[in-house]
Amino acid sequence: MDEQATFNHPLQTFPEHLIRMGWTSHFQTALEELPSPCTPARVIGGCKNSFLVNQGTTPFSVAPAATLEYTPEGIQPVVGDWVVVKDEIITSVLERRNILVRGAAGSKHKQKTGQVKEQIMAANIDTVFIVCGLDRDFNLRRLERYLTLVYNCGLTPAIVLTKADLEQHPQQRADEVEAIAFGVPVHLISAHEENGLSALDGYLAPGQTVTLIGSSGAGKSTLINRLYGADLQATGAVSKRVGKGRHTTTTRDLITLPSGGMVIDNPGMREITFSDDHGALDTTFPEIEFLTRSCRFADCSHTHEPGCQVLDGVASGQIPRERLDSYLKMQRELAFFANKEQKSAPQIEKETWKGVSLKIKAMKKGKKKG
Ligand SMILES: Nc1nc2c(ncn2[C@@H]2O[C@H](COP(=O)(O)OP(=O)(O)O)[C@@H](O)[C@H]2O)c(=O)[nH]1
Ligand SMILES: [Mg+2]
Ligand SMILES: [Zn+2]
Repeated sequence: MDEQATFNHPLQTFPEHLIRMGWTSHFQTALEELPSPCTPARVIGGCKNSFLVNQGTTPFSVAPAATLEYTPEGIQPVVGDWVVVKDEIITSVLERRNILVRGAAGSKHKQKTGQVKEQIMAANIDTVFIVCGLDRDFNLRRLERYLTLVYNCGLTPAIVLTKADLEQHPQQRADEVEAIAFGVPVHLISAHEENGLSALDGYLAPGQTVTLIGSSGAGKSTLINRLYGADLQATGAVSKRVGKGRHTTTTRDLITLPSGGMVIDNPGMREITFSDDHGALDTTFPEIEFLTRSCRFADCSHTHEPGCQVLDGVASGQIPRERLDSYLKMQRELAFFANKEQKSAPQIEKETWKGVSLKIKAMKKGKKKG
């Protein structure tokens, strides 16, 4: 059967091999917007001038066209992207469902100079595993930052506490995390002892894409290797002296697991910055946000004001002091970006895609008339 005919028939279900790779009606719509029928492929590896793509059979290498058509200016393919490939050249990137960015703060200027682009870690993600080792990596404040980053991108987090074998009271740790992670699933696992891994199955059904973030040495690559059933990703021994892993992950390949789910590893993130388009701070700190509504002053900074419900909450032991500090610190960062009138990279992305879509529509209309 002619496959291309399938893509252009909206009533037909999508080809099985595409669904397995994460194809959804979102991409179908994007594909159908293009003026001529095309075959989509998913980017599963590579960067800059050479990418590995999958069309459902054997992955093959492609180069991006010097100028991508129907793709916003400055956008380059990243792992997880759906692209159009013609004669071993990527000609277009299909509109992304979402992106995970290292620093969600960007600006129009930055995007023009290509800086935001480099911060994009992966595209078209269903779940982000925030991986934290139950060794010296364990840090509630850092988890709050990762959560805020994920919410900032409009993505769905799940927290994976790994190296449970190294902790005497792992459940206690999990409880501590649950107390700061309001409703985010927390999974306790040991990659070494292969404990708790089945709890992750739900995220890794065929067609689902998961990406892993966390500090270097947290145990991300080891987890991927366990899930895959063989050593694919290089792992680094944690240096006992500094308690930090060496940077070992050099590729960010999209790996298809035996379960049919797909995972993208990431190197550790040293730096996280954000702005706040998705109300990320409210989502990370809902109990503080709730109290702020009852502060006596509408512009209460929750640092010294009389009638501050948040400070009362700290005084009564309802809110841990460190948690409020963490909230205030991130709020200061957000305010900094707000003052600079910077938009977040995901927000900029969304806007540029809208522009392209309108252009294509206008073009088609022009064609019909002419
Ligand atoms: N004891 C124990 N060590 C682990 C576990 N998972 C990873 N490690 C170790 O932690 C170190 C860093 O792991 P790695 O997967 O490279 O971390 P990444 O930087 O997040 O990819 C390696 O020495 C692993 O062997 C675990 O479940 N238990
Ligand atoms: Mg790694
Ligand atoms: Zn207050």
